[in-house]
Amino acid sequence: MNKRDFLKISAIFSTGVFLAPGMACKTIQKAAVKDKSLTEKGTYTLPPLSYAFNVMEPHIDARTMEIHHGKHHAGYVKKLNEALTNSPLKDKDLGEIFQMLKNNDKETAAIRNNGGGHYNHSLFWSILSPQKSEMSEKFKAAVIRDFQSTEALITQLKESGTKRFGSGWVWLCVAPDKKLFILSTPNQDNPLMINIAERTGTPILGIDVWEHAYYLNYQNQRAKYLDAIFNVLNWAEIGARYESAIG
Ligand code: MN3
Repeated sequence: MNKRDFLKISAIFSTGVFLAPGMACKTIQKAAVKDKSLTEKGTYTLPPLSYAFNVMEPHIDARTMEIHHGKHHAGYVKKLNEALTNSPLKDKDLGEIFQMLKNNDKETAAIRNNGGGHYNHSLFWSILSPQKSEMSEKFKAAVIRDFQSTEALITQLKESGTKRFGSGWVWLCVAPDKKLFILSTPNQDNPLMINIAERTGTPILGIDVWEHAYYLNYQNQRAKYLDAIFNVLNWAEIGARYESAIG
């Protein structure tokens, strides 16, 4: 697959919209951001990956990708559908559900865990790519404004991921004032759960630090996985998500 085909498929995956073959990559990147998983409702389905399981090797091995997508993510989708069956939240879309969830609510615990699991992984697959891509000018300027340098951003993301105790996620988010910030959440929580997360914002990058994301290849060495994953981050997609978030 050449780069243009890959970008086209990424765009289709993110937006569900076909783009004309002659469109420049820049246009495709901008179009590749509508977070349609937040407007999903009813019966949820596992989104297909837009790439083969082995394309992130050697950084993420094929077997890990296959199990992570086909067993873990599929499991969250199945259990989310089960948890919603008799729930008063079943007619809400996923974005609305995240805003209604509350800490220590046994009634919605399964929806929180599995709805978070579904959304978080959908975002995660979209921000991975074996193709090197650059940050857009606008996004890079925001990174430098808020972190001094891209290197400092990466160092802080890795630190946050290393420090997360147990299972969870590390996020790069856009705050309501449009500034970027890093947040770590436990389990399958995310920064869209406004009554639960320590700080809320629009996630544009999420790194899964559950052991299932790296154990086959890296065993207990989470820091090695965190070093490796920066080789396969899709900065064009992350930048496009940033530009979408600031409106
Ligand atoms: Mn996972």
